[in-house]
Amino acid sequence: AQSERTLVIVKPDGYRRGLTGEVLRRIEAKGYVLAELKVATPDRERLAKHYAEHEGKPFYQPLLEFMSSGPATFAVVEGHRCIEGFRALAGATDPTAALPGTIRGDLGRDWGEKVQANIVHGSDSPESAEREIGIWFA
Ligand code: YYY
Ligand code: MG
Repeated sequence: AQSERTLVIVKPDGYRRGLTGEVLRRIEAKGYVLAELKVATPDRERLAKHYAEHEGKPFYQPLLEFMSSGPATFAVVEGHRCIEGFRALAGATDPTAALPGTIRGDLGRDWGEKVQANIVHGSDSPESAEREIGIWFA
């Protein structure tokens, strides 16, 4: 079977807290492969494309503000069913509700901000993955 790719971002909160290595460690321990890796501060233009599906939602502006607040780590991760597999590793969007054992459940919490600072992004479908990889690794 052909291998799948997903875009993972260690968001600025994860980067600031020094959790990049821990997140990458969990990805590798699961058996996935790091195909590409870089650190960069996300710009608003590409963030708007990346989060186009959320435009108009109450958390959209705070999300762009938060995501552009500092460096993040971008990774193209490879492996059969890695899209589903990484989202399982990441856990639920709300870090308070995310189950222990997941990245968000083990390492995240609610900080009382408008936006959920939940450490990681993972693409949600093969179409999203290719679209997002195209935005950040053009
Ligand atoms: O795919 P995932 O990151 O788990 O959640 P999305 O529903 O795609 O939302 C993207 C991003 O937006 C989420 O990671 C945090 C933020 N967010 C939020 O702050 N508050 C919400 N109610 C929903 C999403
Ligand atoms: Mg999403």
